[in-house]
Amino acid sequence: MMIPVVLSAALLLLLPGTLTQSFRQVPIDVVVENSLHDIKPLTFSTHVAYRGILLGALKGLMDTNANFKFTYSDDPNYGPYLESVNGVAGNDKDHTYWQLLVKTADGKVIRPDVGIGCYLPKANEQIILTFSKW
Ligand code: B12
Repeated sequence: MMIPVVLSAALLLLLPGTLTQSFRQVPIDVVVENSLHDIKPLTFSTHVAYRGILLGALKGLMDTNANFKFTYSDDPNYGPYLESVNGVAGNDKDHTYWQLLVKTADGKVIRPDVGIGCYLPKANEQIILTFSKW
């Protein structure tokens, strides 16, 4: 008889923590850099919804910071493709594009194998948008 009571009490104690985590905003940095021209990188501190997509964080940043803007197109197979950042656009003629890199919390730089519509940033990651050549 006591066991279900104890279990329910434990569940009630755990539940608020679980809910807080699900609604949490996760801090990230967005770094805009240009590997082709000598331009100082810009760093923006922002946040993403817990397990939310990078695209949502970029839209939120653009809505709240006049120094960050971006455009994207919709690829039928792979979703959102990052076309331009702060007025600089990649193009096929020059073989330029905005590469998506991520510096993880432990300092490793990775090149995600998905785009801005699928990548789920984790707490304290640095999202690096770098203008590059392919
Ligand atoms: C060539 C290529 C590129 C070239 C495209 C250059 C060009 N204009 O031709 C470049 C270097 C620009 C590129 C970039 C990226 N790519 Co790419 N790319 C490919 C590759 C090897 C071939 C695509 C192709 O030519 N198909 C043939 C043509 C006829 O079909 P298409 O539909 O017209 O192809 C277009 C799309 O594929 C699009 N495209 C290419 N990559 C990506 C990535 C995303 C997220 C989107 C929305 C569109 C897109 O560009 C092609 C030309 O217009 C594929 C893998 C494969 N074998 O299919 C990966 C692939 C499509 N790319 C991928 C990724 C992850 C990226 C990047 C996000 C990598 C990064 N971390 O920076 C970036 C995109 C960043 C951004 N700005 O949004 C993934 C997508 C997986 C996914 N589910 O999201 C794939 C499947 C490779 C993989 N990892 O398995 N890519």
